Amino acid sequence: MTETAHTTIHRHDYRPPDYTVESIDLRFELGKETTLVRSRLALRAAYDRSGGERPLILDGHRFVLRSLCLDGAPLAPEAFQVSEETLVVPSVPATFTLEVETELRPQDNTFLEGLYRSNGMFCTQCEAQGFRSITYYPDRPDVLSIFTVTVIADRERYPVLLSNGNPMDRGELPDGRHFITWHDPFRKPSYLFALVAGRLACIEDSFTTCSGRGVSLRLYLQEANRNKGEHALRSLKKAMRWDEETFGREYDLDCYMIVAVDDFNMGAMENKGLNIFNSCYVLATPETATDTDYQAIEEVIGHEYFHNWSGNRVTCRDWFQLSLKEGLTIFRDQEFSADMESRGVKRIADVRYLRTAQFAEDGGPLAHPVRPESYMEINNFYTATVYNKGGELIRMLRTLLGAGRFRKGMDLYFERHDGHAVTIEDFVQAMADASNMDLGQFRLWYSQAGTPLVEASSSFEAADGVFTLTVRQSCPPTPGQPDKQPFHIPLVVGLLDRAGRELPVTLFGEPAPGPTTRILEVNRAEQTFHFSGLDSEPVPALLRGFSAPVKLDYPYRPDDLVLLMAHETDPFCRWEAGQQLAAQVILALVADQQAGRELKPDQAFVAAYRAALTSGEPDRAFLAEALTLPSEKYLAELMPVIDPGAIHIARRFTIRALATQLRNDFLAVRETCRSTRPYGVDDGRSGERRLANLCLAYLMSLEEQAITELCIQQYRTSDNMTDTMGALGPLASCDCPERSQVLEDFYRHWQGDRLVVDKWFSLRALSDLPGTLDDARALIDHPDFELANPNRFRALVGAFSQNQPHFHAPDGAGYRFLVDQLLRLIPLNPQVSARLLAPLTTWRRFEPGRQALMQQELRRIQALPKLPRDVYEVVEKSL
Ligand code: B3K
Ligand code: ZN
Repeated sequence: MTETAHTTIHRHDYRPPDYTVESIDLRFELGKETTLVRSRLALRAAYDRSGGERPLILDGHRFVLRSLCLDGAPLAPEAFQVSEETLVVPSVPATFTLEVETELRPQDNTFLEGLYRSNGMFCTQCEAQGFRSITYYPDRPDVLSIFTVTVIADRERYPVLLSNGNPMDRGELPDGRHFITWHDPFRKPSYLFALVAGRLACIEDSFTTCSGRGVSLRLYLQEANRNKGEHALRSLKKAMRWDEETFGREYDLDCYMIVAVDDFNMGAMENKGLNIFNSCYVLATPETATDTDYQAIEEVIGHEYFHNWSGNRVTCRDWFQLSLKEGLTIFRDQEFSADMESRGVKRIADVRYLRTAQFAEDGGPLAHPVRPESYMEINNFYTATVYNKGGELIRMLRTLLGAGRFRKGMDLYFERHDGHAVTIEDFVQAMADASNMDLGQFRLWYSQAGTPLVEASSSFEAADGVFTLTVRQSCPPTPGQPDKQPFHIPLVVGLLDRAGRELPVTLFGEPAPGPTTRILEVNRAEQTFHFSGLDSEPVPALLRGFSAPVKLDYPYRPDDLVLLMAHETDPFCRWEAGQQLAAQVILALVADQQAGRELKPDQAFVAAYRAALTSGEPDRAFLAEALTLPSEKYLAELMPVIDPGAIHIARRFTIRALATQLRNDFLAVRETCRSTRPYGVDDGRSGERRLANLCLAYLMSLEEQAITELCIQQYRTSDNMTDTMGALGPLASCDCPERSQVLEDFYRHWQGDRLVVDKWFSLRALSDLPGTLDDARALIDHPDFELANPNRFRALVGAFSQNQPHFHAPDGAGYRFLVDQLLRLIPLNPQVSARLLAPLTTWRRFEPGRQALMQQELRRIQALPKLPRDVYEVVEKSL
């Protein structure tokens, strides 16, 4: 089969492996030009051979096969067949050893999958199917084996040699080389294998587990970054303690290693005992990283650590089960961050992401269930649906079961399946068994794609004090799924009176007043709930905590929303009320533009925002969230036909209207949030900084010289990246003479720091100013632009594709720019290219003009000869 003959893999075709690997011994000789890999597999037939012999089929590609021996004897050329992607040995004994020697060129591996080089070091990325580019192997997650790995390299250039588990042996070799042998006592699939070699600094710490075992923690990074790893290590220790306290999960090896690399396709990788991280999720100092960066590091460090149980100890049977580990681990990292920060603010951030990224996916041509039915390239399924919607499903289970029974279910799941490769069904079954609940209908969440729409309406019978809530659910068709069955939806609700007081939620017929918050189990297409004991018509607070990943439609009046904004107890609902109000106002301005009407500020809306701004809300981060208008992308989600230009103008108009009328309030609140004390990472002031910078951003929309000076002053005096970016963000969109000086100054100062230079590229690519596309084009030729470095490519081209007005320029120039750059990236890195295509795949959501331009660009890619599978799948499915 050639790389262009793309086949579809179906979940229903799953068959257990014919051969399992009892153990694997790997020996890597890392050379300057070529790397030699010797693999010795102890294999065993896992099927009943009385029914006939089955061939041994191993996965492998992109290397040179040097030799092949079975039970010590070289295999004759006619005894095996090599194809583009496999090695087939038609006849093998029931148990045997296979020795394979392969030759690789990691320095030429720009795919960043398998073994590759980054910044003078060797490293690996094997999930999902990278191991097969190292050697022939049954490269599937249900083949678990014991790995022993010897790494040999030049001692001078590669003093640090790492693999999974514990070091067993080390020594010197002729020609200035040395070796270290690692042994991992835990059986694992090949996707969790890792190797690192380089000249790296190491910062160390230790952790004592709940049962008193000492674990050595080691973080490896470039010598120049030695001072930037402290936060990551601190986060790791927090995560280890949290998983013990929250889920009773203890770490299991003697050491835990994290390595930071500059060239990485994704965020990080949970390889057993040896996590490999994109350096952007490790390195931080107050001068180089923002508060948001610090939080993201804590979250990703936690995420990879939590995988040790949800992913590594219990792994996936096949890749259709990816959400088994990713959804669960996302849920775990979200809960970890919620416990470390402000729970409400964390929930809001997670919902924001879900509603932009995942809802768009669900509404587009690549929509797929949390457990997909088929794929061409599994790397295309590391999606917001599998991860974040998958996380929401776990959260709904906890809501439905209650915290206690949910924890029992988790314990049962780990107890039953430790050391095995299992399915999502096994997980749900453990939850059902631990709770005695019927989760039959709940399982549909895993198999049906699309975002359910929940339409609620209400009526009030004043005479008997009964409030009736009618709930209808539906789900739009998605590719391959024209009709959907009703979902099992936990709808968490509360009731407020007109003074904003919380009322008991009493179901009709209940003898005593109910609790103030209640889980309604919605499981039919239409349902009615009656609440009694009410003196007057209440305002319902619906979907508290965003209790289900649905679109909720309830005909709130603006004054209901204002009431909820001021009084609702649930932070998500309180925030959501403001978002809905803002969305109503902004979308009305979009309609005004389309109808050629003059735009006017909405005074009731300004008043509601003034009330929030001056409310003295103690959670400053929450207030910042509440005052942030819905993003252009989210507003687009709410429109039947997206008009990106009109959305941008309407949103800018609203920002400016608020700034004009609340100018002094913004200035005053900013003042109360500023501090003369030096920055501290854990100084508890990140909420203040966020609010102060939001106020500044509003004020900068006024284009007033005095404000611009304030902003430049903040840039010049800032002792931390949060405030520096807080000033630079608005300046990058400000048409003032100082803009270019300040950006130039920033670049010169940080030229040597890759992660900060990434920020600089993004600032320019995200600017509102008219010349942004030309600027982005010019930056492609900047000496610091690196096509093959995913972070840099994303910082410029990826960021530009998120710049709604410029990317969606009516003449298609933004689309053309993206595709011009992707045409260069595709041969180097198909995986990253396929991901960055996403903004073009939603073309159906736009008016005919843009539709045609977007399709035209997709066709330019489609026309490429030998399209890699990753890109092929995205283009074919979206056209
Ligand atoms: N499991 C990895 C992702 C691997 C991506 C492969 N294309 C990171 C994570 O989710 O923790
Ligand atoms: Zn993960």
